[in-house]
Amino acid sequence: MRARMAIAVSQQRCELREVVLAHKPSELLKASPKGTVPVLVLADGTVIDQSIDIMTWALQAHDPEDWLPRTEQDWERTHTWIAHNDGPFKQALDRYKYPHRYALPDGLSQRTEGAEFLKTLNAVLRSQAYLAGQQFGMADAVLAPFVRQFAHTDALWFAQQPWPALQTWLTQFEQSPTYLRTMDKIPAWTAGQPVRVFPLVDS
Ligand SMILES: N[C@@H](CCC(=O)N[C@@H](CS)C(=O)NCC(=O)O)C(=O)O
Repeated sequence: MRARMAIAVSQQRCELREVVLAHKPSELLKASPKGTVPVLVLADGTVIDQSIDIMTWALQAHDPEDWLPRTEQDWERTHTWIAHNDGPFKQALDRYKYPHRYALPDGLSQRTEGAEFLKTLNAVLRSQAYLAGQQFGMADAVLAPFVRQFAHTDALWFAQQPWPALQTWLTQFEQSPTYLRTMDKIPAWTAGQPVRVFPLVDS
């Protein structure tokens, strides 16, 4: 999601092959043997197989909404958010969402763990509209899809938490054109099928 959002915002266009993770095409594994998505293959054959690197590549090419952090300090701050999000928070989210996959009776202690991070985000969002500052930026695009998953695991519980700033930020994200245009369900690609172009140009 975050790589797609950055590609759309930066007005890059790419061929998009939607992958079903249970049936990874050999073309994916050939490009990137670690077998995670997203993977971007550039025209010169360079492979970028980390979503943050794809975002950075796209936004460095064109950043009309100023998503990239401006100062070194902003980069550091963004990387700190990302490290916590992609590390401990993602781990807690997976266990909260799918406790049985991890042989847990429930995901409640992981919910408590994740909630600590969300409390921190809420505190930041009380004094500024976005994690990136006064406007939506890379930090918001990176974290919001994960916060969204956490929120929707038990939407009633999330709505009951005393985090109005975070709740408003998430609702705004879910209603944003950038998010909505990356949400379109795309059928899985199989070898030999025509390739889709992303983002689709509005006719
Ligand atoms: N750090 C990587 C993580 C990528 C990742 O774990 N992607 C998941 C899907 S969102 C995946 O491909 N999992 C592989 C699998 O489930 O087999 C990134 O941000 O690109």
